[in-house]
Amino acid sequence: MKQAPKHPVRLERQGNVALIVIENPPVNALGVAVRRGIAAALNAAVAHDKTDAVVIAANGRTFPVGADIREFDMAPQEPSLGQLCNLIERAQKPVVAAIQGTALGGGLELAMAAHYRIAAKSARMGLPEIHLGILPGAGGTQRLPRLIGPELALDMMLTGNQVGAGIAVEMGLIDLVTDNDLRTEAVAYARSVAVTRPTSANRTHLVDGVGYMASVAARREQVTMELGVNALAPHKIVDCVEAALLLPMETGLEVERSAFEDCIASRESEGLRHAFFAERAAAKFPEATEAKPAQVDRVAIVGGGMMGSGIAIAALQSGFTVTLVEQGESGVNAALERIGAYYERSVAKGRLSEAQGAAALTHLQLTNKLDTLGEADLIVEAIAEDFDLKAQMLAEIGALARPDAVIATNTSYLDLAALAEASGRPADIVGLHFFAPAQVNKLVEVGVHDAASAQSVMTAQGFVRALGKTPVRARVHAGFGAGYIGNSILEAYRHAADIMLEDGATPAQIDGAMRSFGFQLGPYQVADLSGLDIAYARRQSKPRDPDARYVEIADKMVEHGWLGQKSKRGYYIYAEGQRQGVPNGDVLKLIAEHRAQKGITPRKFSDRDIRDRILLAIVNAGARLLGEGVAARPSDIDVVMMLGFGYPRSRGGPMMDADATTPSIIASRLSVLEPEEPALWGAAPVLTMLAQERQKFADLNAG
Ligand code: 3H9
Repeated sequence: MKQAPKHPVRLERQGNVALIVIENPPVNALGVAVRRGIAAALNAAVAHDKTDAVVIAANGRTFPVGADIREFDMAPQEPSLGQLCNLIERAQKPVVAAIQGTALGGGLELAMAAHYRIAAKSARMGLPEIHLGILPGAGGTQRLPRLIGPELALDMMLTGNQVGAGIAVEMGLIDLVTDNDLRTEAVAYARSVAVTRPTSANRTHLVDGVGYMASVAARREQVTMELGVNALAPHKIVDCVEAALLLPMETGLEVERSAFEDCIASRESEGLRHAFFAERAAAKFPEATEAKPAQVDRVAIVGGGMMGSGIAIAALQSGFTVTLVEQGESGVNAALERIGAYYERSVAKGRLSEAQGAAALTHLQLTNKLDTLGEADLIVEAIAEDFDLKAQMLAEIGALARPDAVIATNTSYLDLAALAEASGRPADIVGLHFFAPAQVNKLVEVGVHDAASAQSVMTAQGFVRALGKTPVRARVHAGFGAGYIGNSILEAYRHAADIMLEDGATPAQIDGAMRSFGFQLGPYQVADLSGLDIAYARRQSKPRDPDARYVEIADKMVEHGWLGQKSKRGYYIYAEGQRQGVPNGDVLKLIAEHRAQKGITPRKFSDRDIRDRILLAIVNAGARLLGEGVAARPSDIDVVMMLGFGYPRSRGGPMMDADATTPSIIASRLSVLEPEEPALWGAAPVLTMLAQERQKFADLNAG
């Protein structure tokens, strides 16, 4: 953990204005040293008889982005952020907050406690606490409705969305926007309010509370409809705004304090905070000690199918110049149509203006000429998932690419080391495994094989970050072709589900159980969505594990031509234009016949059994990947499962869930199931070790 600077707050003077400057890189989080520094500086500034007004400003790229989230699990230390905000609000001399970058969470609360706010034109403001399962707990739920009215305040706090300075001034959230030097303007503004405006009268205007009760009630109902009755933080936010409307400030702050404490203690917030840090930890690669990401401006993508086009769009959205290479004129035209259609949809939905859509396309070159690859800094191969085709293509790319270019393959389960070897320049090859739809999904697994250079790995990592995505490193050894972290775990998940299907459960029951756990879709809905033929081809291309039970149901479905949504028939039947299906009776018949052929007497599984078995399979597969060194940290597995497979974020991922159950209980549950299917349920050595040592997966996260 980084140590905060010893003196993260300085007090300066500019004539009759005292300037409190916060400097706590990288994001000026309001940890205890900063809070103490601000409180001391403010007391000194106000006590000084030459001070007529005070400015609170921050050095670096941003105004404080909030409380220091790492402190939430520690014993509270005074002054709390709430106490500090009260101190600022009650100061006897006018206090002006000077906002640049992003004033978020507690940072914005601090600014709201000041008597005036001035912001740089590019500044943005928001209260994103809801994404951490908490609420603004330093007076934000009480001050924001008083400043901008309860409806806009609820919008900001329930979505966590940011507003730009231009809108913030219209809303009444800030007093002034400036295009000039922020510090100079803030001091001048402080001087002007010191002379012309009283310190306390204008700080908040009270709203007509009772008049808003109907709209608060409607919002409460909306939260219940959209998120359910158990979504703690959203409901508590509505409660706090109601308190702001009905109660005096002091009492409202007490309501907020108690609501904040309930939220911070919730499992949901624990999961969301874990997710926040897990994503940032995943992006830290050991190669960073040896190399820095090289500059990437020009990206080439070979293969313009769904995946290649999605990667191209993601790169265009992040400002890269993109060359997309396809085969022949028809391939080029199909890719152009796909990408063009995406931009048309985005414009139609108002996500982009027509000008923005057109501008993005000017940075795209579509061609069928591979020799254009010589211009690219980074090349992503995204052709069909076939070893021979990919090996041949990578050899061609290897011959054409600049010597300093990095070459990535988007393979999801082929042997990366062997593909790297085939390219003729293995040190330059890495895996970049995007998840569909690549223009949306935030996860990219970076496949690292033994011969990859630190430089290629870091350049690939930097590229993924520049796309605004989360890179997760997957270390793969020669011969490892099981699909990095995500698809390896998916295989175990599917295997556990298929065994239950064969033994007595239905697809709809298994899907329903997993949805009620918090997944958006169950495994058979996902199978229908991605196409049963894809998984079939993968199964056919791999040798079967002679020790594992093989469930033939999906193979039989493919032989009937039931491929999922693409053929309108899979585990579910889909009406024209519908993504929601109804259970396919023919599949239920096929399963019954299949069981009879294998002599299986169906048995009952409760929803609880289904969830428990699937979670055990996921955790055990994760533990295996840790043992094999494929995943570096348990929290990396959490990130892959949350971002790539929709594991509920509020649970913090499967390895965090396993810690909540405790590894020793997981290991003993596995030992009960082991005789049924040793290949699946035999406990991974890492899990056994943790159980014996009474440790948790979190103990393996450091580093
Ligand atoms: C709050 O304020 C509660 C109050 O209402 C009530 C209190 C009583 N704390 O994301 P990045 C670290 S809740 C500690 O990679 P970017 C981050 O871990 C808070 N650390 O950069 C990383 O560290 P490392 C409400 C924090 O440019 C480094 O800073 N605020 C915090 O892509 C760089 O971060 C939020 O929820 C923090 N608050 O994005 C805002 N924030 O280098 C949370 C960041 O060791 N933060 N770090 O890995 C963000 O959304 C993004 O970090 C931000 C910058 C947009 C600011």
